[in-house]
Parts: sequence; structure tokens; C-alpha cells
Amino acid sequence: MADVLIALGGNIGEVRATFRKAIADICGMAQAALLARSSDYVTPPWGDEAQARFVNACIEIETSLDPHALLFTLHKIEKKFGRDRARETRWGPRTLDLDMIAYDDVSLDGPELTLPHPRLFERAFVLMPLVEIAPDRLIAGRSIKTALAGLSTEGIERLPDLG
Ligand code: PH2
Ligand code: MG
Ligand code: MG
Repeated sequence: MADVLIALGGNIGEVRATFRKAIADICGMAQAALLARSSDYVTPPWGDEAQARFVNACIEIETSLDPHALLFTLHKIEKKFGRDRARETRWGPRTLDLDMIAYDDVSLDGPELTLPHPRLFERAFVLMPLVEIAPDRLIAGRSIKTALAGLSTEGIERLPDLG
């Protein structure tokens, strides 16, 4: 079984409801157990600033799928929730983005998947939810906590639990 960190993001539609359903799908379709789930955060848009704020969260799962099978499953779930890769722009608006952040300590650099996620350490919108569930996890030799300490978290707001 592999221990995997996944970042969730979106800024179109009822994103928090989408997250809830998508997490259930990840557990069902990826033969995965949910080990931890962060709070949801509202975050300023990164990359392309002229769009709505995002909601972001992170989860930790345990799965028996290999990285590529898991990626395939995550893409299928993105599509189910209205994601249309053919029409979207690079850093633009989306209903649901599911990014694999780390898969055990696997390093991969392929055309479809890079592990750990190559832009993780630039993104407070990923590290902030992640620090809640895996503060001491080492990724590429750095702890999440240390990585977050070097970034601005301005404009990021934790949302109260939905219950
Ligand atoms: N995702 C993007 C582009 N910009 N900004 C924030 N705050 N959160 C995201 O998840 C995000 C983004 C494209 O995947
Ligand atoms: Mg993605
Ligand atoms: Mg992304």
C-alpha cells in the first residue's frame, strides 16, 4: 500500500460540495482509504490573477493503485465533475483539479506525471492545507512545515467545517 498526498482545487460551481463527492469517489474508485482530510481554504488565484478565488484542500490516502493508475482515476473523477481539459487555459478557472503531490517517496519525471509535484514549494495554497495533515512529512528532503514558513500566506482563509 502506498501513502499518497493529493491536493484538491477549484473555482467554478459549488466547489466544497464537489470536493466532498470527489473524495468519496477517490476512496471508491482508487481502492483507497482516507487517512486524513484538511479543512477547506479560500485562496487567491495563482498564475492567472484575473479569475475567481479558489477553494483548496488536501487529503492523505492509502491506495494499492500504482502512480499511473491513480493518475488515470483522478483524471476520470475530474471529468465526472465537469472538468474539460480541451477547453481550459493553463492556470485558468476549473471545476475540479486533483493533483498528486507525493506518492510514498517515489521520484518520477515523465510526460504525464512528475513526482513529487514540481511546483509544490511555490504554492502556499497547497502547503497551507497540507501542513494541517502532514506537517512533518519530508518531501524532497524538506518538511511541509519548513517549506510553508518561507512563503506568504496573505489572502488565504480557512473555512469553517461544513459539519
Ligand atoms: N490552480 C490553478 C491555477 N491557480 N490558484 C489557487 N489559489 N488554487 C489553485 O488550485 C489553482 C490556482 C490551476 O490548476
Ligand atoms: Mg492538475
Ligand atoms: Mg493544479
